[in-house]
Amino acid sequence: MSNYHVKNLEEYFQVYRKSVRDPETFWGEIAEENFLWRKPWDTVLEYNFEKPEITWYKGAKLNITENCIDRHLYARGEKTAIIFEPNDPKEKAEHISYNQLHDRVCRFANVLKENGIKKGDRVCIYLPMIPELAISLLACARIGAIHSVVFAGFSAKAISTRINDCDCKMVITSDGSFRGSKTIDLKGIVDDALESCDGIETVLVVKRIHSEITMVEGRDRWLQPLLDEASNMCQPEIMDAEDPLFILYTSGSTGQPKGMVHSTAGYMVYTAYTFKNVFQYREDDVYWCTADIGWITGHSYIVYGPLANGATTVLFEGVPAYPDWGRFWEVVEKHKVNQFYTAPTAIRALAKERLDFSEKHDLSSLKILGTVGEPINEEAWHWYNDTIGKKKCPIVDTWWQTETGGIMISPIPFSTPTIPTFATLPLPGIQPTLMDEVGEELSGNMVSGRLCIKFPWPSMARTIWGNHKRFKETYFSAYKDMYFTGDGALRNSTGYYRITGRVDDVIIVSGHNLGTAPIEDSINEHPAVSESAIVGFPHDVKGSALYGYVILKETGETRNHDNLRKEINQIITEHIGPIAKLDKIQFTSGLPKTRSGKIMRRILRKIAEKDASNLGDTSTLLNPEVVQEIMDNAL
Ligand code: 7RM
Repeated sequence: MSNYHVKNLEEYFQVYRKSVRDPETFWGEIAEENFLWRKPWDTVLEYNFEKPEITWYKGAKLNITENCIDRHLYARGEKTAIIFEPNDPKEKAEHISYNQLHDRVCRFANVLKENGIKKGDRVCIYLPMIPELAISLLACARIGAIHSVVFAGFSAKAISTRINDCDCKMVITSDGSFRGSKTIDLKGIVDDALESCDGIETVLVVKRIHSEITMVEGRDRWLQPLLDEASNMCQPEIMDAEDPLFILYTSGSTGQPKGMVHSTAGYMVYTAYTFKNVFQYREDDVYWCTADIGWITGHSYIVYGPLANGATTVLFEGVPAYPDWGRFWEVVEKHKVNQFYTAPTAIRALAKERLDFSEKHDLSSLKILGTVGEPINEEAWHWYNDTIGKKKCPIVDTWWQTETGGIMISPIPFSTPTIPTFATLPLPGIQPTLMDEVGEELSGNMVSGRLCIKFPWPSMARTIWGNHKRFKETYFSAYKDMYFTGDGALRNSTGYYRITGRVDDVIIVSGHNLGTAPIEDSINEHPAVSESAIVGFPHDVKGSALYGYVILKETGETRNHDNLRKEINQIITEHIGPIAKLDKIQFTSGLPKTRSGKIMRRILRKIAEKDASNLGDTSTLLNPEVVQEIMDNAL
């Protein structure tokens, strides 16, 4: 039995028990047997959740790119590392072998050095989903620079805030990006951002869309000529285990975005380990995660986790609806994708479309389907399972966060029996627990509470850049000696976890704790409903009452809306009970969403509370225009 690759349920339980009984031996063995170290560690783990201070593999030395690239060259040099699938299906896909990846990362790393970037410097990366994005992360890691990727859908304001927060010296961007039938002027956005960033010395520009842009003399440089001149050999910088690998910003419920800092060794070990197990990756598989590398999912499960395993990972530039809603399935067929990983918001959008978009493609290569980012509702789960997986592909509902670095709770496919909407069991090494509001641990099964993690795992964030106090307050102060996730969850009779949503999404109606997700699930079962979101609003008898925002499948739904309201409440009564009935139901054409597909409930809550005067920051919304519509029609 190997700790590294769990192949059946019995092994899972055995490995899990070992990981809890003796975490240091467990993570020590995994690290020793599966990675390349320049110097071994003195201790596997030292930690103190009070401070908090977490140290994995203290004293060890390594370079993560040696593990993701160099060590594969002997056995897999000609194997495809990255398949680049462009936005336009008529443009040829590019297969980048491990040898070529090595060459390109080394050249890029040398360009960074020649442009004054040293170990520990911060580099902001604002690029579309093109090979240079993955390569620039690796080039930074090659020389020990800390990358800070900003999703290339964020505004100039969001970029400058992030650049200034961690004092980046350089920006890597492109002239523009392709997005479906549109192009976006990325360089223009960067130029705007840099008006308020004094620390930026150099901007490296990738030519992607061949648009007319202005190059600022002495600051901006085209990347390609520099790469052509650079050497393709670059000795990796030998890093300490705990040296920061990257910063990635995540928005909190209040205030500035938090620059989560991830370390080198622990992050590498954990993302590699979880990639191998959650996707049961085998040597010749083709794996595709549709996330953007601008999010943690892309960092961990497009770049680092897959490459550390010598996998073939698809990097897709496009969007699900271009040229039509069949694009995902066309790409699956074309590259014979074996593992497919996406988000519930994409699944729901795809499920609304005609069946022939998926039916006309051969999806028989698929073995495993993954989901991440928010609770998946039952209807979407079944559509994914039946229509895409043909009931033959286990669905891995993976719960984790930017802060956790890697997947925490997830089935191990072909081992853990799945139940729709349950992320199921903790991965080896992860010790989740549920807490009540007064700080008591909820023992036993059939309980619901706040999800905490009792023990460190290798890829947990180490701090918030420049604000360790906030790190402590946000994650280690709610409950003593625990990492608090901010999520609510329930544990069923078999110990499976179901994530019910952020705890601020729990609404207490007449003293009953109601999670929004199960109510939304039942509403979505109504044949006329495509999506819904529930929030609470003050009620003088119940404390809080429920307000539902509902999107109908057909905008021209002709039935009387009051009848629809009754039917929706009838379904809720059947599924959950009359206590969960909605007092108000507003029909709407859309819901305010973040660019990663999460509903911004804060806005819906304010509108329901008739307190829409100050909606806070809506600049990160994908569809700010729906906010006005919702306000105009508020009940
Ligand atoms: C990976 C990612 C984190 C938040 C997290 C949850 C929610 C993520 C699931 C989920 C239910 C899931 N990082 N979340 N995965 N909720 N089931 N499988 O999304 O930092 O952007 O978001 O996302 O609320 O706390 S994130």
